Amino acid sequence: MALLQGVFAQIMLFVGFLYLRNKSELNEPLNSNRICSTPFFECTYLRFRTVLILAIGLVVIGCSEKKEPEFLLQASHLVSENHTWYQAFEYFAQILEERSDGRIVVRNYHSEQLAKEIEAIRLIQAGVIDMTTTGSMLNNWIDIVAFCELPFLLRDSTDMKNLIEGPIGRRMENEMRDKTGIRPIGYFQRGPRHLTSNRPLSHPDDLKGLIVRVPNVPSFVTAWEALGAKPTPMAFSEVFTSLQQGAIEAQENPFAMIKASGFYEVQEYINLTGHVISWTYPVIGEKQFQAFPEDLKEIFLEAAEDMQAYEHQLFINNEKRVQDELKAAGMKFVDVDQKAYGDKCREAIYQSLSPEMQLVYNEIIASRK
Ligand code: CS2
Repeated sequence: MALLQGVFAQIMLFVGFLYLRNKSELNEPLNSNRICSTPFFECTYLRFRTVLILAIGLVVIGCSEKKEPEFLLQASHLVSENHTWYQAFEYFAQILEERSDGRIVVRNYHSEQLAKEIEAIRLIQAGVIDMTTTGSMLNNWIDIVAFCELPFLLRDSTDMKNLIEGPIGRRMENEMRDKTGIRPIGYFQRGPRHLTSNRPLSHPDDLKGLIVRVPNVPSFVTAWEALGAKPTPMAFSEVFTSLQQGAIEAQENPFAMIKASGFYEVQEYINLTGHVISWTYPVIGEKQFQAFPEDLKEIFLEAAEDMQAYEHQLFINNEKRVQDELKAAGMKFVDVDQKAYGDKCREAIYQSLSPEMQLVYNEIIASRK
């Protein structure tokens, strides 16, 4: 609407100027039927018309100028604009702006164009930007979040839901907020992570020396080292080019990520390791959240809840479709010996945890039905 008003205003102004130019340059004779026919009236009439048109234009521009938001939030995303997280944040931005009557505006930036994930966390903490999606990357700050992406721990989405909604999940959220200054405002379920490569890797013995990119998360490095590969931590936005140039040979991510980031163009196989069942958190800086007045806090959290539901629906609709699309794009799906993969690295992962986190690990296993 505002855009239309703006365009209309510009046209009005343009017409006004043209009118003025034409009248003065071509010296067009006035219609004799008009009440003003003397040169004096002609000139006054002309000026009056022009001023009127210009005035209307300015009024419309004035009306169309958007009021400044009270809170302009910058949100950095590692995923591309085709991914459901980004689409969910676009939806969030839209409903939040509507419901807050323009008082909060969210600007989304995809593909790490604003910052890489780890930098985005630091920039949020410094108050330079405001939002992102993150999870186990916060393991560089606090131990407990390792469990939201620990390889070969959770079996399925039921295990995942129990963990998120149980006491350990609550502890994760509290520690994120209180110890890192990053407030989770919901969670997005993810599909299992699988290993992509240019040769089939059905058994961990096939991994010897394989250079595999992992996110900068300690448990990923431990797992892939124990599996015999050479894990290389790298920002997500560098993965495509590094695969293309051969700096790395493999990477691991859920189907949706492989599709949205075009990895099928540079990788031939998806080895169905399913080694991580995980989720991520849409987050805002705690300081930024506390700066909202009470009414906006409520509107913000409600919109966040709706964003989570919206993303979940997108995720469900997407999960099967992207697999078909990846096959259609030429990727070959390889069944792997998942047990051999898990058995080869589980102990190393466990040993890499602090004694306190080993207790949490045991608690998660014991709480399984
Ligand atoms: C992504 C991330 O970088 C990646 O491969 O899949 O979401 C990763 O899982 C996160 O960095 C964890 O916070």
